[in-house]
Amino acid sequence: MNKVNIAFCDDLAIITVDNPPVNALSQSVRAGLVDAIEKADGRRDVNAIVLVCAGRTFFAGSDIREFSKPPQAPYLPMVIERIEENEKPIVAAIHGTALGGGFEIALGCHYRVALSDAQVGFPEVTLGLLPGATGTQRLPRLIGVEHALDIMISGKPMDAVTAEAEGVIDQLIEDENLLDGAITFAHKVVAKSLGPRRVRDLTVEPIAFGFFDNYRKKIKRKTRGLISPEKIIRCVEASIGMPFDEAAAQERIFFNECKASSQSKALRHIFFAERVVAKVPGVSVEASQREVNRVAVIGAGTMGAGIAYSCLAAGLEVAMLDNENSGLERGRDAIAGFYEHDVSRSRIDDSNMVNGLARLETTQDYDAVADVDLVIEAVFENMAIKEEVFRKLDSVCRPGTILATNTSTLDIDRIAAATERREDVIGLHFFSPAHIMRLLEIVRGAKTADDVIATALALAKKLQKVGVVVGNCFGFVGNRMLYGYGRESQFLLLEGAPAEQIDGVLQEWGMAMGPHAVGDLAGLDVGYKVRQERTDLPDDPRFYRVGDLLVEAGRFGQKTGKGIYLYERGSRAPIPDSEVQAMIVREAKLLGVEQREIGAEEIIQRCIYALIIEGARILEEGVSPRSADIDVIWTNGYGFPRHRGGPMHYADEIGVQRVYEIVCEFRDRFGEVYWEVPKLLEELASNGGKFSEL
Ligand code: 3H9
Repeated sequence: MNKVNIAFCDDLAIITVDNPPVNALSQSVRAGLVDAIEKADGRRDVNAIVLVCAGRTFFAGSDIREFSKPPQAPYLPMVIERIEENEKPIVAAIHGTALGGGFEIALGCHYRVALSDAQVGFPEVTLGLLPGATGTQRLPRLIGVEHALDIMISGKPMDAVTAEAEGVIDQLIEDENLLDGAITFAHKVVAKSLGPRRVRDLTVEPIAFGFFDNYRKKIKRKTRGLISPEKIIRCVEASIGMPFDEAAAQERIFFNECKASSQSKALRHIFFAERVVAKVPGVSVEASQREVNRVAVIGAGTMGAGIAYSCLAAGLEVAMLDNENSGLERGRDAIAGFYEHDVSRSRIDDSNMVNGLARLETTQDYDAVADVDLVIEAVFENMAIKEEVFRKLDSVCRPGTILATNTSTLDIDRIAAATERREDVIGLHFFSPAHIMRLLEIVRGAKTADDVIATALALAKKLQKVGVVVGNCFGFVGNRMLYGYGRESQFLLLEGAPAEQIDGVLQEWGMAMGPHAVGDLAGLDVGYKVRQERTDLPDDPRFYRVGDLLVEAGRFGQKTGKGIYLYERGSRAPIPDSEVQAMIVREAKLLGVEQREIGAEEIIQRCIYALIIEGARILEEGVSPRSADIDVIWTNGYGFPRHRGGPMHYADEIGVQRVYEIVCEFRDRFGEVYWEVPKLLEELASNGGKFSEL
């Protein structure tokens, strides 16, 4: 079947594009569009053209997969130029999402109509790109420089109702079929002889002196380390100072530079990786999923409240259970607080809050959760307590209820063994704060049924999270890898790098926060307690020594006003503490660790390569089936920079051979206990392979 079809209706040509799933503008679509326009233009009986897409959406943009291949004509800017120069008016009929190149096509058309639930936008920045088919020139002409920049720099879509109010959309189609509405609109254009109306002919509204400098300052923190936002600004500057074609040529150059950058490659990798994780080898997502409408959350602490709020926000009914009435009250207050916060930020309105809170029930009685579809246990991280909870759940819950645990470290199979229904037990590891963090590690036990996994993946989507299925091992994937990363950041302290240097270097490299600031935020006592319970840790007095000493001195982090850093009352800003530094120097001497100046490169390599080798082991053991799973976990749950694509993609980018050489060097310098070279790394290095090819 052709991807681009043309039909004639009265004096109109209707061009319909059908390129599932999202009508990406691949080469054949671009070529088909040019042909169809030529054909329509060549017919005397055609007075106007309607451009519409079949399926679930208008064009979702360029075909991102093509960016890794040599470009093929006709290029998108050529197609848009052909559309715009057409003498017979062209009307874009938009439904779903007109994104990136799709929005650029719409802006190249002479008129735009849309369903009122449609969205338009430029998400290119999320792929390390900029709108590269004249979008940076057209949008400022329509909605002004500042708003256009906000849309392109945030990557967030604009809803059609707002777009209509701002003159981007000419008419909303409310009560009729989109195509019928677009046809009626096109007839009116012809009847009134409105002719083609070209965005390029508009002028950009003048802006205040110094506007761009201020704008750069405003976005500096949010766009730290990224290449494309600055290039977007320069394109928009050009839209004021240069003729359209010249500025468009400059946009093209910047677009190609961005496309060739390692940042864009990494961000494109993450885009596809986040979709790959939804497909679990051997588990059909279409496989019968269990219906989830009613959820019980056991434990009304911070985690339980965050989980409950996520479920409520997704429209589910929630029963929150806790042994203590005071706990339930605190949990309910926390949830009300999350709602109020979201209302104050205009993310939701009052009615969402009222409806949401009406769907929340609190109880101390296990019988009240007997009929739910899913239970998520979020009680204290202790095996005996969790086993007890699961025994109770097993005895009260109806057959078929999914029993999930939010443990971050404990053995899922042992928890499942407390029940007579191991196939219904799964790990749902939320990250704190649970209503904000996007990652959900879905831990598969030895007996977990496929439909339970499929249901968990669907739930993640419903909660607007990225669900990644992982195997059962200590710390699963994320926290297991975190151990090596944290260990190196601790050793570096003893060896002479101050916490603020380590954090500064890693933050500059792209981590959302440095490891020591994260430790203080999460609470140093949390990791301490976990280490106390472990029996498999190396017999090495240097191991997490600084962390242990801090906790033993009552310095738990932000919550006690001091951890590795100091915090002023009510402030989260870390202040380096000379007392801690002196303590580290003393301890290093005591342990015979020689202190030295440590450079940024070593800090990055030791921390990040520690992640990579643990990731390699995880792949070797099959705890994660693909390197993409690990990359999605680290970019969504641990602040790993998306523009570096996740630890495994980063290793591929540096070159596995190079990583292998450095890891061997570290093994020789720091010992096999910590730097044993994983077989997989060695194998890939010797045969020129990549983690992404596994
Ligand atoms: C651009 O346009 C550059 C121009 O400015 C300049 C050029 C010169 N290409 O997300 P879903 C696949 S840059 C190729 O699960 P949803 C996706 O991988 C582009 N493939 O659906 C998945 O495949 P699979 C700017 C794409 O309903 C399937 O479609 N545009 C593309 O949850 C379904 O995707 C964007 O950045 C693509 N452009 O969400 C928009 N898009 O089934 C990117 C999707 O094999 N797309 N696929 O896993 C989206 O944001 C979402 O897909 C969308 C639908 C909101 C449209």
